[in-house]
Amino acid sequence: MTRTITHADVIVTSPSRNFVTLKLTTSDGLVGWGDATVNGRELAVASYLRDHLVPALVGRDAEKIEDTWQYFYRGVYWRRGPIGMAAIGAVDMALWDIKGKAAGMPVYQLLGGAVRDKILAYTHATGWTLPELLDSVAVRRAEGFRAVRVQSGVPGLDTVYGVSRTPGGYEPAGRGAGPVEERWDTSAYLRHAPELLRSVREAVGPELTLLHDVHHRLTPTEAGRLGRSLEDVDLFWLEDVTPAENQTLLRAVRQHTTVPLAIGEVFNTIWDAHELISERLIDYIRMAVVHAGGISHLRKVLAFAEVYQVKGAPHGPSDVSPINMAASLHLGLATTNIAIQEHMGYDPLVFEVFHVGYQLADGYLHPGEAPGLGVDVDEKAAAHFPYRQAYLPVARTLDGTMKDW
Ligand code: KDG
Ligand code: MG
Repeated sequence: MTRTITHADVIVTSPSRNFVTLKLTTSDGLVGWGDATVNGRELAVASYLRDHLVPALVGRDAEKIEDTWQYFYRGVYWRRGPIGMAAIGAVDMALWDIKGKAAGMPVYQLLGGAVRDKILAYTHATGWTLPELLDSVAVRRAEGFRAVRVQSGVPGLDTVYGVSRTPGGYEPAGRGAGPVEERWDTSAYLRHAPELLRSVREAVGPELTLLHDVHHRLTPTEAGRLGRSLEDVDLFWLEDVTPAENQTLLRAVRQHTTVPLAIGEVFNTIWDAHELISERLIDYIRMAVVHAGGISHLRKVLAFAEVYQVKGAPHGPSDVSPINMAASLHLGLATTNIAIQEHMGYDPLVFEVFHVGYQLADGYLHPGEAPGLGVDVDEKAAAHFPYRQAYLPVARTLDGTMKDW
């Protein structure tokens, strides 16, 4: 029997924040779900799907996951880039979901079966001041997390991306017609960060896994200096130290420090990371399933990375949907060189739309045993939360010059 795609629908919904979801329906009534969310560019990827991929999807053989991936990647003149790759990623996830449902198996079984019992998760702790940050870490530990990314305010700066001045979570995008502008001062950050991270380590003891994210803000020299000053803090990694598109910058950072380096949440294909991996300029590659063109492509990136003892640590922020999280967990359970999965967590409203089967317990994640990816989308609930314009902030230095993300 040929199982063809009969319908392809794109749903944009905003239960606390925007998500783009692809729904594929097959001739025998199976439904597959894919996440296509690109934070702040949701409508662009929705249009890419609706206007350019959906017409070619309807009527295709739903069983041909790899051929469909190749068709939309290799067959398209304008390849790569976050919008196109997220659209392909959604198609790929939805097709794996369908294949799992047709087989009556969770996707991780189709990927070769479990190589571990569960996946270590890390979450975020933030506080403007050290005591507030330590309170946030304590809350996360009480929730069971064994690994925590720690971020704080910086003396002299009014705002720092991702860190609220008042205790509580943060949303990595503002609301409204355009991005909020923040001011950034690298010197102030570099004066503050080593002492802050050392104080956190002293307060939490040696066992808690600590991570820190620099959001691509440093030059290689600054990053090398920071890394060297943090070597006794025993960080699991220092993330995104330099602007991500220049792979050669990491070479200079490596010459100055042995602090483990992670990068890749803005990458879309192996071509963004092949030098980083083959020259072993990084320890962890952080691409998200959705932004890396889906399970099919990220699986190949990870296989390439395995050869060089580079490990995967997929991006898992609140600004990609639980469908992406589920796909990441199936891939993570079946892939030997996955080290850790980011789990930032979601506003409870998100689960009114996305009904998930994956589990988080005691600081570990598991995708669950439901056939396919194990996520259902309540379309009626989704319709109650229409798209709302929202953007990540932009940063300028103190003299007003635009600063890298
Ligand atoms: O959309 C951007 C966020 O996903 C990103 O800023 C979060 O850096 C992040 C992380 O490590 O989760
Ligand atoms: Mg990050």
